[in-house]
Amino acid sequence: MRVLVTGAAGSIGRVVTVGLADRGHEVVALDLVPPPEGYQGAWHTADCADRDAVAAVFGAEQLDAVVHLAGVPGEEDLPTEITSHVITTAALLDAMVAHGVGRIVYASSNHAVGRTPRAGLDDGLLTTDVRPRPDTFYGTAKVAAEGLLSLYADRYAVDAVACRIGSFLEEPQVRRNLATWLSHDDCVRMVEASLTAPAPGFHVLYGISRNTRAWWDLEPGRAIGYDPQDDAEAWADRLPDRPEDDVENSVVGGPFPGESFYRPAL
Ligand code: 15L
Repeated sequence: MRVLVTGAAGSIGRVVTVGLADRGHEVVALDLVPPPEGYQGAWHTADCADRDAVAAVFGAEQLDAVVHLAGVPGEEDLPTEITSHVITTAALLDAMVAHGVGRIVYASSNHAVGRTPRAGLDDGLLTTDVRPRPDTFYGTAKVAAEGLLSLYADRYAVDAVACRIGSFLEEPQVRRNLATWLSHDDCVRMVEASLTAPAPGFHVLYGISRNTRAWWDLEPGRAIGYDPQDDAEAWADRLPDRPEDDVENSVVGGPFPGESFYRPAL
């Protein structure tokens, strides 16, 4: 498959571009910044919030699918979040429709439902059929981007897989990550399954490894062929208890719902 990967220079992008190439896909990279020295392969330096720049990339490349990873990874003001997650997704979807590209895999986030309390969850697992419950403007923009994917799936039959990523890290760092960790290898597995699953339509999954202490249901991922192999449990004895663990573990968004993130939207 010839796949456009946005945010190719970012932490997830660097892993996914290499992982997809290793699995035989042809990667076309897109990022705000130029390629790292020595990068082999197609690379476009452009802002995917700029619809003309995005259209130019689609005009220059023959593409089968898009993996949209670009975007600010944390909390900023609302306009920044909307531009970074919703406008970029819109520019890509419009270009996909114009050029007949039928599949997008989107890096959504657990923060789309981050305000959900863990107490009272059936089996302790959050499913994908719950109401959006963002914990920040970041999470709100992820919810809106998911809405846009759903709209384009219904209007134009685009296949759109929204991966609500937990904590993408080389290794778990705090106790919350025992539930939320997504290993690098599992991330590549998740993206490849999302790219190659037959006709998923609009589909939401939780992007975590097969963690023994998971808070999120892995079935929506398994339903489209995502079979995670790693488990954060191997780090359980090595992670120290911290005073903030109880608060961070009471809602699925960890620290993001906390008052230190409160600010005016505009
Ligand atoms: C995310 O979506 C963020 O991009 C990342 O910075 C982490 O906060 C992660 O979620 C997480 O919840 O650990």
